[in-house]
Amino acid sequence: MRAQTKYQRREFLQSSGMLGFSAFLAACKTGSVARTVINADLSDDYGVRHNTRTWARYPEKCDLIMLADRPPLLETPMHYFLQDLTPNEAYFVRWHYAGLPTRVDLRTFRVQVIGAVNRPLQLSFDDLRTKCEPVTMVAFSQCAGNSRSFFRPQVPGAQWTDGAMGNARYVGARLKDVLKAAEVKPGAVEASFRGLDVPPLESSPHFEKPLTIDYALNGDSIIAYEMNGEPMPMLNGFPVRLVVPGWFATYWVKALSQITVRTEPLHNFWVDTGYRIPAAPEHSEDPKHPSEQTIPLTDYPTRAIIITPEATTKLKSGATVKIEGIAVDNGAGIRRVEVSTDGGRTWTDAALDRVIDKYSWRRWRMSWQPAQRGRYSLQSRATNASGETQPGYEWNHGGYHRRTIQTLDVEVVS
Ligand SMILES: Nc1nc2c(c(=O)[nH]1)N[C@H]1C(S)=C(S)[C@@H](COP(=O)(O)O)O[C@H]1N2
Ligand SMILES: [Mo]
Repeated sequence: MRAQTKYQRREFLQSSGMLGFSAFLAACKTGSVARTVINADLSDDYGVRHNTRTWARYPEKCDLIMLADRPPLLETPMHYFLQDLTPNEAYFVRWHYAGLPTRVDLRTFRVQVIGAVNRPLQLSFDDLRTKCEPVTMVAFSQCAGNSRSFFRPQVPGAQWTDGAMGNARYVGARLKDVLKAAEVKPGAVEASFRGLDVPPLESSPHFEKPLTIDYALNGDSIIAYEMNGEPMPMLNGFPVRLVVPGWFATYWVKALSQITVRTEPLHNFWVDTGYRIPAAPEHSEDPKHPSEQTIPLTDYPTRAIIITPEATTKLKSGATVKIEGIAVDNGAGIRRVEVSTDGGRTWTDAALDRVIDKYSWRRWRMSWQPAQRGRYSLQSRATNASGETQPGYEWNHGGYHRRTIQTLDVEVVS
């Protein structure tokens, strides 16, 4: 089975190589994306709840965990997070609509800037690369529902474990430079972003997300055309995507094609109903009494995730165990990561790796010698430069914004 999928991957790479930068996906047919599906029993890695995961290989991608196929929801296996940058081919994928772009002609592709501007713009791919000063940044992205499967009680929605995230180096044009070139009119309140993907029905709302005009004009967002030194993979937003560093990936609109400057706030399903969390200070609510006040999700909460060992791994007693992970926040900066190997009774500081970039994750590590056989509860807790740390319990009905201290049960055998 593996041999067969490798062969298909090579075929694909050859054909995409021949067609070069236009990134026509030979394996993609209009309206449906060809992929290979492998079922694998991973009970050792994921425990009872995730004992059967479906693996799939899409164009430009390696084998990823497939949560859904139309539209594709693909999760990155944890071992890819043991390096500073997440490879493009392993980067997670999330689309809301099956009508996602499968080929883009760069000769005709334009990013339009319309609405409350004095100079509406039609920017080609080359305009963005040559007329705007390029900016390079390493930034962490994470789906708002990353780790949703760990909420108790469970919540509906894609049952991601921790792999709906990644860290990549982007090159792009500053959003503020593009908006300034378009001359935003006084009275503008928002800029909203839409991509080439199309809703299934005319009555369904486009996937479109707004930023306040103040944040769009003063924040660090870029319109990225390069990811880890390569063109953006089609499934991650070729040819250009918005990168809103420090904010949840729901704002990182892929295959960006339209920027609308607005004098009235945008209202649609994605703004008014989806991607909202309880307004309460801890953003947590009682499952029996969901809060009436909600606010839109914005930036990332401070959080550490253990990457290795993985849950339910069997470890050898007497051996040194390397505990390694990542920590993220909204860009203020990770200051401390503590690890507990006794279910939160005692905590030890982990060693932080160097800062990669402002909006990047920060990696950390610790060595542990389990004294004897048995089951151990590993936990990790991050604190950022603003003093924000992690709660022991939280819940919200959307299963968003997870920041609970992670608990990972491992077994030490002889
Ligand atoms: N055009 C478009 N952009 C989009 C989406 C989408 O459905 N359409 N989904 C958003 C959500 S919710 C997430 S989590 C990220 C996923 O980005 P990725 O597939 O590159 O990892 O894209 C965001 N940008
Ligand atoms: Mo998402």
